[in-house]
Amino acid sequence: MPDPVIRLGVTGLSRAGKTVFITNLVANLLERGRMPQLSARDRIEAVYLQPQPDLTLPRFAYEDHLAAMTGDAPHWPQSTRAVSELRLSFRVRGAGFFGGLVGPRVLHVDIVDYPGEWLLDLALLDKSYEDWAEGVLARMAGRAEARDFMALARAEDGALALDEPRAMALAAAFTAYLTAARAAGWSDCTPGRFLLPGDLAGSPVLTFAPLPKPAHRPRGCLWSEMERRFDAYKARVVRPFFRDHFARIDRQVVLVDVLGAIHQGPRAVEDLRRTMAEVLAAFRPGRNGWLDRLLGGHRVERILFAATKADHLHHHQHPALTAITEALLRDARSRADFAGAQTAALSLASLRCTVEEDITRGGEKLEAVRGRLADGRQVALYAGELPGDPARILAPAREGAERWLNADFSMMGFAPARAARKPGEGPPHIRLDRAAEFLIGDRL
Ligand SMILES: Nc1nc2c(ncn2[C@@H]2O[C@H](COP(=O)(O)OP(=O)(O)OP(=O)(O)O)[C@@H](O)[C@H]2O)c(=O)[nH]1
Ligand SMILES: [Mg+2]
Repeated sequence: MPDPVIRLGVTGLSRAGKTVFITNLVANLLERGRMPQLSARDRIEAVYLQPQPDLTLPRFAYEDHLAAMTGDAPHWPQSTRAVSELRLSFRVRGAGFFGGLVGPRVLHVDIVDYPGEWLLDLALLDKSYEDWAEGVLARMAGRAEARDFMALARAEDGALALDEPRAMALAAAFTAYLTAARAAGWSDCTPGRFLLPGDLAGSPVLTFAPLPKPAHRPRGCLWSEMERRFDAYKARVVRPFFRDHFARIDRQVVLVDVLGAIHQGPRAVEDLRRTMAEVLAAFRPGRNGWLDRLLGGHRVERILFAATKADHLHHHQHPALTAITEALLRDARSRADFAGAQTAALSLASLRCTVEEDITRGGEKLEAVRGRLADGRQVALYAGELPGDPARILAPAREGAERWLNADFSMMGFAPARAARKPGEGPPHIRLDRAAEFLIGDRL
């Protein structure tokens, strides 16, 4: 019998912290000195990297990423531009009296990394061109980044015959909007390949844009051609991506930069909430025939919802961050519970860059953190007081408030710390051991 395999899905929008999570999880599983919550720790005889099963995918550049974060001049890895894969294997002694008798078992964990932009496309699986275009046009209407595209789109008549240069101009203007929207902190930037086309750049599947539906749609008109390309994008780009990398995952971790969104303001929080709900809906069993045929009854058994970058906060505030994360992802979580998956939520830092420190500001003692910025300066940060009741964050977000009332939340671009590591220890983290225990601990 082949050795058992767990496919671990790492789900997160761009900059959520996937690459940093995978690298530091693997580093801390290879060297387990900082993993006390991993219950099988004492029974693990060896952990090693293996050739991955899929020979056509690039290997996840684990060593390069780790060297970047833990070298002499520690820095973050680059934003991911393509899919890559890694296989981590465990040799474990069985638990209990009989466990010692049967000899060690082997378990493989397969992990895939990919650009977060592409994840957004899962939200398209359920949508027709008409629905997508309507939603996108309604949301972008109020955004400054959309002005040029909106002017171009308004001057267009979708009922006229397709004119390829005009279609290309629309797609280019829409891509410019998406790029600006992402830079401004909006999450809902579909289609993801417009931002990061890979080898599809310039192809007709990427030459469309949202247009209002004209009353009459003669054969070959612009609108109908855009619809055809949108459908092709779903069938030829999004479905294969989902099929190859997400369909058969056994365990899933959903990484969310909740602090980053709170820092951006209420509208970014609401945008993140809606986008994650749409993306995670793609994993809902029984959703559509295509997916059910593909899954053939396969189910995600465990899902961990994790707020990343928790090292921006003193640990006293971590429960509040976790509560906000749970509330933000409530729909996805109840759906997963209903489908029989076990779920949990926590706040973590894949690579801890700060130490806790009390500071005094205006005569008040604040529980802050201290870390190093990219330019080498040491700074103390008090991120703000997260409310214990998540509704105080989520309600203004839903109501479309422009800014937080009486509150300010800050983030900082901390750089990885230069840390001396003892033998047998991985890089410093917060709760990666709990995350690992929930995700794979029961199978070790
Ligand atoms: N302080 C702190 N910052 C973090 C941590 N994890 C990630 N970050 C920050 O978040 C950024 C993005 O992390 P990545 O792991 O590259 O994000 P990603 O999800 O792989 O993003 P894409 O590759 O663009 O999809 C990093 O460059 C860091 O600035 C953490 O544990 N602590
Ligand atoms: Mg990445």
